Amino acid sequence: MTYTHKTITELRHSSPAQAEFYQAVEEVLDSLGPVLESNVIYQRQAIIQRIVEPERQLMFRVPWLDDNGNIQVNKGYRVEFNSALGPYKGGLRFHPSVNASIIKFLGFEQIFKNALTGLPIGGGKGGANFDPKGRSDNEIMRFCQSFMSELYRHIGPTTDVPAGDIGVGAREIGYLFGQYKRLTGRYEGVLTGKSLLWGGSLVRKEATGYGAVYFADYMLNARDDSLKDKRCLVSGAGNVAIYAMEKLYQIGATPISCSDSAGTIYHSQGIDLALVKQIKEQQRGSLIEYLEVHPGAEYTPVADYPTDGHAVWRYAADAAFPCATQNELTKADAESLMAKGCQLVSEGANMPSTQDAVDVFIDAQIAYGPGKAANAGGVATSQLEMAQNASMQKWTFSQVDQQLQQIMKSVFVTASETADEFGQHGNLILGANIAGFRRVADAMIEQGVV
Ligand code: NDP
Ligand code: 2IT
Repeated sequence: MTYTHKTITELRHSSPAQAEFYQAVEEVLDSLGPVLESNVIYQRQAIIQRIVEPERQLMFRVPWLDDNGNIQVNKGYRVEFNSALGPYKGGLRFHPSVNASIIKFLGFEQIFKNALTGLPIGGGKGGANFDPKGRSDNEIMRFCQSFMSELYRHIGPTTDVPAGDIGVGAREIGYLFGQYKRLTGRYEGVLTGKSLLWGGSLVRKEATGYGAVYFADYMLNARDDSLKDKRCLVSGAGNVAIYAMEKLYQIGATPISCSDSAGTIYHSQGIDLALVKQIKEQQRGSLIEYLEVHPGAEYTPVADYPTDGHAVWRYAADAAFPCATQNELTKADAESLMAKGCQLVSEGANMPSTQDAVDVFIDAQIAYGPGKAANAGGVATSQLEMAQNASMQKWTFSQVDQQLQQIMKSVFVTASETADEFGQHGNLILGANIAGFRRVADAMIEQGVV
């Protein structure tokens, strides 16, 4: 039995019904064969058995009162996966689909992503099966306060530092921070993605989307090409998608689509980004409203998506930026992209492509940037926020942006050089997985059997 099969079989027994988690583990372990074979120390040290088991998993009740005075109950999570390289670091997701499998897959990915940045941060993730849609500001605040009333005892600026993810942005981080401060009496960098008024870092809001575009450009530069004048499909219309589109425009490319949980907008002349920001950031509305201003754009509701995939990936484009959620790009989607001439995929989201879609990209030898490399700019800039908080400094936009670019460059170079080392030129998923793994595994060995 291969390492992958053995590990997944064991996980199916010890952690049943966690499909997304097995998928993330399988993808990493599939890359590690040559490293495990040539370094028996990883086997002797039981690194794989240790690395797939979180150091600690918290699950807790989150009771709160809705605006009608009814008691609502959600399930909260924080998975503190690996602290070999630093305090647990990773976002919080509030979405009705959240369960232990989703949080564990995200936490597992986060370990290798954070390692790949070269920064001193371990891996963790959390969230709740709370649906913020249609909830008032007061309900969001009460939910965040209840969530933090349990979480506060487990986190701290040198132990575990949460941030945002789907459904958690600056507003939620504000309410969470307020409750943490009230309960502990401490004003410290325990969360990142904070408001610029009180401890946040410039560029953090933009960092994931900008980073995914910088990464894409580095991939193309290595092929004597660039993103300039490229037509780009983007999915999602949240934090990552919006700032990916902003950076695409800044470097002379054109985003021609975006999507949300209800449907997809395709606008051949280029997405009206100011309008998307207004609909999503200010009104928290639906993308269907885009048609009120641009009746000439195409809108496909989810009900009309192809049965084997998603409308957004069926258009022709030079490049694709999946920036919504996991498994939003299937094998059939990947085949359609390839057939229509797409040359690049840079993942702003975490694990947006199914495993068989990734295989299509690797076989086609396009420029493919896996999420744990391409979207690492968000967490990297979170670490820059931690550094500013700890040293009581505030850096300028361009100071942070320069560092973000350097980090994305270094993530690209590390993943590429590692792929070359294993004779797989251009296979950045293999390079990213091996480079991230080695850094964590070597630290674990030096720290003993803990
Ligand atoms: P947001 O909540 O800001 O936006 C998410 C977007 O994706 C929304 O447009 C949302 O639609 C859509 N979406 C979410 N879930 C689904 C679903 N199940 N089906 C269809 N559409 C969906 O989140 P972010 O932009 O922060 O996160 C997007 C992705 O990027 C996630 O995979 C996240 O893990 C990843 N990521 C985020 C980082 C960050 O710094 N924020 C860093 C690295 C990765 P709607 O508007 O209708 O809700
Ligand atoms: O998936 C991710 O990297 C994030 N949601 C950001 C994590 C962070 O700590 O900034």
